[in-house]
Amino acid sequence: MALKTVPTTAFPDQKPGTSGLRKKVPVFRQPHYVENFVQAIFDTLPDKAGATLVIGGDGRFLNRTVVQTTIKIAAANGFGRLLVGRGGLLSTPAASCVIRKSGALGGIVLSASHNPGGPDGDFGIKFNARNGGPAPESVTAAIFERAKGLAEYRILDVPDLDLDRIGETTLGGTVVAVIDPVADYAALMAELIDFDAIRRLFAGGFRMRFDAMSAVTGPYARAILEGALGAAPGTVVNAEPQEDFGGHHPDPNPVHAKDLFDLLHGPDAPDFGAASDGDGDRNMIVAPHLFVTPSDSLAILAAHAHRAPGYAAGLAGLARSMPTSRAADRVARKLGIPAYETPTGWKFFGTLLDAGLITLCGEESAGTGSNHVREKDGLWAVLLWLNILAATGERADALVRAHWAEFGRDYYTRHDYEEVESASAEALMQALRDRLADLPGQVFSGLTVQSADDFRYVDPVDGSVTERQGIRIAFAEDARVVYRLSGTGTQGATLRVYLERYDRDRHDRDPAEVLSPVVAAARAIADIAGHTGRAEPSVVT
Ligand code: VG1
Ligand code: CO
Repeated sequence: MALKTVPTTAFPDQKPGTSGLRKKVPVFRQPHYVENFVQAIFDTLPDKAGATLVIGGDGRFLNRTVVQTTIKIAAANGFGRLLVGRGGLLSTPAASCVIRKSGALGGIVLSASHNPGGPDGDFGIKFNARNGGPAPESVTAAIFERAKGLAEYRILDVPDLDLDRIGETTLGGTVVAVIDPVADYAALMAELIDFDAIRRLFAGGFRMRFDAMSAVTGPYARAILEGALGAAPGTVVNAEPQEDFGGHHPDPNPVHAKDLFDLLHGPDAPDFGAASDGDGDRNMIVAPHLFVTPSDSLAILAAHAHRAPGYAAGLAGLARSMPTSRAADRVARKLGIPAYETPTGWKFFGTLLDAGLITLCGEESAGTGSNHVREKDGLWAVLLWLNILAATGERADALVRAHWAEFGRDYYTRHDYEEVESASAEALMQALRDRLADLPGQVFSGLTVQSADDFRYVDPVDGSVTERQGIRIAFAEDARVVYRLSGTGTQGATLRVYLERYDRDRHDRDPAEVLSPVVAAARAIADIAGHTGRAEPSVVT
């Protein structure tokens, strides 16, 4: 077996962000770029000899090439067994599931999630640890340090493997097993969710549409919804994963999943609509004539989770990322369980889940999940919704309104200013930080600032501290603004402004109208136009 040690020059920019290393495809196509980063990951793993590694991705452009490269580097680094999704495919939650089930040392997950794919699109490489979750900050920092000093990598000089046939091959001392990417995941869903109840729901004429956005969830959704659960053929649309996601932006929100959104708001709306993103960890839920914000979806799932077999014993606790609305906290209070507030990014939920402190968690960015894996899980959220609808016999929109009637409504929106010049974005954040102490008591658009800080997180399990995770401003009128810079963008900076306002009693107002004073205050406080030159955000979700 031709084991080669290849001299290389380190790249200074291989710093993982919110969710792994994400860059434009041409960056990853530079000679040795992928090899260096993968070797840097392996160099941080002391106990890889003979260990199992899971490899797969969302099927975007470069996915197959990088899977082949990763296999050859992993074999050269002494892993004992590689589990590779057929076709190089594994959704992010399925990768997490397979890592946990197989007792692997970890996994390499290839994805740039909801970002566009194709030769000019984005690509990404993420390392997930033994618990199935994204590597914590201490590990990603070590990978970055290693990458900066890398001088060589090891690789097997062998032909590409056939990724499309299930079965095992041997590469030197390493067994490479091509596995069905859906089987383990589907089996886990059948344990957690009442499939019989959902089967009866569909048999009774319940209609839904699931938009897989030409991304990785298609095969999973088809197998489970149309296969195991008996939804009508054609329920899953855009079900074939494509390297460029059909030229679309595989981001499940009202802007990029507009067809689904419009269908659910039209005259022939089915009973339920859902979509997922490039790598299958996000979900969008649309009830007939009612978009469900991800923050509300988390709260509603938490309130009803006990109706599903996997959560019948109740929830240990809940967690949400800091910019996510406080709707979930209200449910936690009613259930008498703790609620945690974490920085943005799924890696921060890992310690809480591992320690058994929480059962469900979620983010405003269309991510919801539970202790069944260590990633957010789009299809799982959809199945839990279906389980709840089947168990209550309620329409989805009625369920949401009943929730608001009990808990009040957290009106919510997010404004993104994309591809802003990095220096201007940094300057905006710094200017905000400099003013934090002066803001309380000041009035903007009729709203009085009550508190202002830069979110600092102390992990309650391991005590690790993460600073500067977003500026949050609370108003006396039960409204809140959060500002932070994206950690997943690949061009310039993206400023995210999260806006919310709570109303106990009035639930049928137009969110844009309710939030307009909060928007005006947010723009004035940060002087967004002055710093960025933008009068309006590029995306509103
Ligand atoms: C975004 C979201 C964050 C999410 C992350 C990864 O990060 O805001 O909530 O965890 O993407 O999701 P940022 O740093 O750009 O705001 V995914 O579906 O891209 O793995
Ligand atoms: Co994703």
